[in-house]
Amino acid sequence: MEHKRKARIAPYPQPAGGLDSLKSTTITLLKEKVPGSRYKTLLHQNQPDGFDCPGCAWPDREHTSTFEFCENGVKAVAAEATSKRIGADFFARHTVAELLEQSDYELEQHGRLTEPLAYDAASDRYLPISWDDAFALIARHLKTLDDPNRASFYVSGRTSNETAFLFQLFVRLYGTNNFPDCSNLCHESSSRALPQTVGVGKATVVLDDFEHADTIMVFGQNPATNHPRMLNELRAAAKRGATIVSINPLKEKGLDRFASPQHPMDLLNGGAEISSLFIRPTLGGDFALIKGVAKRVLELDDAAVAAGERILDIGFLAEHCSGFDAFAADLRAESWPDLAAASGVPYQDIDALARMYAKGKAVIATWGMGLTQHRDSVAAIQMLSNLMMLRGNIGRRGAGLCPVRGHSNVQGDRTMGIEDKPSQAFLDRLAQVYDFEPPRGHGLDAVDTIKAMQYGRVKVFVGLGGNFAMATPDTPRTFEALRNCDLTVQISTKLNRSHLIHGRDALILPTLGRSEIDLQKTGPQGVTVEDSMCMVHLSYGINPPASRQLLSETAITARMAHATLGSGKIDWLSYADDYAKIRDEIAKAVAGFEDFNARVAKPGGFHLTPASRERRWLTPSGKAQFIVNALEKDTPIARARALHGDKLMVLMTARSHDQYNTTIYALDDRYRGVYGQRRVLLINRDDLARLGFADGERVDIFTVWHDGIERRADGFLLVEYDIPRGCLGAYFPETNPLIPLDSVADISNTPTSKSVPVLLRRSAAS
Ligand SMILES: Nc1nc2c(c(=O)[nH]1)N[C@H]1C(S)=C(S)[C@@H](COP(=O)(O)OP(=O)(O)OC[C@H]3O[C@@H](n4cnc5c(=O)[nH]c(N)nc54)[C@H](O)[C@@H]3O)O[C@H]1N2
Ligand SMILES: Nc1nc2c(c(=O)[nH]1)N[C@H]1C(S)=C(S)[C@@H](COP(=O)(O)OP(=O)(O)OC[C@H]3O[C@@H](n4cnc5c(=O)[nH]c(N)nc54)[C@H](O)[C@@H]3O)O[C@H]1N2
Ligand SMILES: [Mo]
Repeated sequence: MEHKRKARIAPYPQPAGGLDSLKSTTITLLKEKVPGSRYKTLLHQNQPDGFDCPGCAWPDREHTSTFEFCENGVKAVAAEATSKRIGADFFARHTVAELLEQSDYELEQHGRLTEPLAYDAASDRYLPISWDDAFALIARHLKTLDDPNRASFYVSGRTSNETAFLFQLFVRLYGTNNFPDCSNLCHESSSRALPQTVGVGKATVVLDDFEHADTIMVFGQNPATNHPRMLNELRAAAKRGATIVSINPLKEKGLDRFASPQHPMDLLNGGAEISSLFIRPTLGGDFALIKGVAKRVLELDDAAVAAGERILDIGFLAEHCSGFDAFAADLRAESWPDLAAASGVPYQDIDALARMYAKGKAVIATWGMGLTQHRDSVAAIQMLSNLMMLRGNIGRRGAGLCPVRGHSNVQGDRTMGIEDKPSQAFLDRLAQVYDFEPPRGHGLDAVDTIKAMQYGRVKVFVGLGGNFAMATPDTPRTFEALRNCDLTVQISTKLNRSHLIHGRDALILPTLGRSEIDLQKTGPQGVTVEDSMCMVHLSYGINPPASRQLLSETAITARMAHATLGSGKIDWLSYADDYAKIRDEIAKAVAGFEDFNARVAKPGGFHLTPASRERRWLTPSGKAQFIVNALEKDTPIARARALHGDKLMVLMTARSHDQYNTTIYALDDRYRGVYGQRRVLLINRDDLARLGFADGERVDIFTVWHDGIERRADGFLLVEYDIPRGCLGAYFPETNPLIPLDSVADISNTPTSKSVPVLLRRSAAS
């Protein structure tokens, strides 16, 4: 049943959640033809004897509580549990050129991949290949490269710890640190910022802290869509009387009111109020905003001192911090007009946020992509860390830093060593346990891999999950780069564009999803994952595999390694027989995983406590480090504005309610009132008037960048929306052609997906 709706725009008056969430779930299950016998799958999501939801990295209460309903978790599972299949007959009917004509939404609708396939140039089709031949082809390519650094190995964040560990061991024994991963496009700014301030690039809070916080600041997140279960925590906190503030250019649904499907009364009475304050910076204004709040906190402290009190946590600053004096001096020297202008937040709002923060006795700061995907993201996150340190809001109950990760095991994959800039300590231990000299230099991340493929320096691309062609910026250049490869390999569950944008040789290797039973020689296997708050636990699939020909990601990795390196040094295939053996290896090779099998066998698993949570600071100074960063004025956006005046707009690219990153489940974005379409551009009413456009007109979007390349995306419907002036909102991946490969965050090299300088022109067709 194709579920098509007429394209329309109609503001959504309801709170997030509610009955519409339940309705949407039913539609999803019908559309994917998930058999009734598998509905129970959904009840085993995030249960001690079930599987970890592939939807997001938000943790679960104990992994033992009653089923927590989540509309988008159901979509993620239904997409995997779908009864639709595509095999050799499908690919015999369609050339790659034909499939390229289909939208990402249509590609996703075909269903699960069922057998290994190899590209045949003569017929422009994918043809069946045996698993053995597929691994032999990979080995042949890898062995003929003159330098292992000519291959690059992408990992997306659904991969389990076991597979990730084996994969990085294989790749490092092969000889490279070229590990681009989805994190490079996502929370890399957090992972680079935090080690310099608090020593560890992970959350310092656990779920229980949300029960003890009296103030929660949510920066740049849309939880009703992307982390729906987080709203249950926010709801409980708000009910207890905690103050919640959303810092976001948009007033996102769910952060205002949330009707929890868990609480029937909510469905009747319009839901619970969540945020009491909305602070609405301009796109990329957070650094200036947070710096302003810190400056104001300092001023409030000055005033308090006169009254014999303190706002700053003097004890914490004295015992635990380094660099406070220089930081305070820099704050005092900063100009209020500059901060207000750069943040787009009026002084009164900065003051209100500062007072709220100063009043909080236990404050949690959470953040998502609104904070990580700008040029100055690393500085902004460090400023947030500085702010939290001022009142000792790190490493005590109910308080702390909480980057909210995206993919369900993206954090675990990093812990397992999927990292283009591995620490020497990690490599030393690997060297010692496996008696080899691992590559020591920095490898290529996602953006640098694209450049290297474009210039012919990387010839083999292996993707362990994900959709590299569509998740990355500068689409035409990324396509050119992938097509420039000798071999592209995609290990996937479903068809996506990365299979169609391929190298001279190309393989599609279909794999089991996490909800499926993974039966190996020693019986059904569980895998482990680490959530956003560092809990590590086991996950067991419960559905029969989508096809008998599927191999697990672990088996694919082991057989690829065996074919390429042989099993002299490491008996790869035996690991694929018994994942507990891999966990024993992880226990030897990765710090914090001692006695792994025993600890993870306990229901709920164990917490990988970051040192920062215990107020141990793994920084060079051995203290929580204040970091001074200046407000930059000469930015690409400022330069573009100097050229184009107030015609210049800044574009953010985010997720609709019906997508999972590059996977388009359906064409609605219910909470934002968008139905049946995706090429929409949210714009402020004043900008419409100022630029001479009308609501409902179509425009083409052009990037302003200094390299002379034309970047455009055509035919977007202008939708008048409550978004700050000068800002635009649209969905990715349609807008990725607009993001220049060189437009990246300082230090983290993350594409600036939330701040692209653009101009609009009326579409010829409109
Ligand atoms: N259903 C579903 N769940 C998902 C995903 C999905 O695609 N679908 N993706 C998963 C992944 S990988 C990730 S990383 C997470 C992403 O989850 P989010 O971080 O919520 O991601 P986005 O949809 O990109 O939304 C970013 C939010 O930041 C705001 N924002 C944009 N620019 C700025 C800014 O300059 N400052 C501030 N303060 N805010 C800004 C936007 O208005 C929006 O509300 O979700 C995960 N969960
Ligand atoms: N413009 C713009 N671009 C962005 C972002 C943005 O906000 N704006 N966000 C960025 C972010 S935060 C992220 S994390 C990246 C995401 O980038 P990716 O992780 O590369 O992309 P996904 O869309 O999550 O990958 C979807 C594909 O993964 C495969 N898959 C699904 N489940 C499994 C599994 O269990 N195993 C395997 N092997 N394959 C599986 C399916 O074939 C599916 O087609 O996109 C980034 N790109
Ligand atoms: Mo992400």
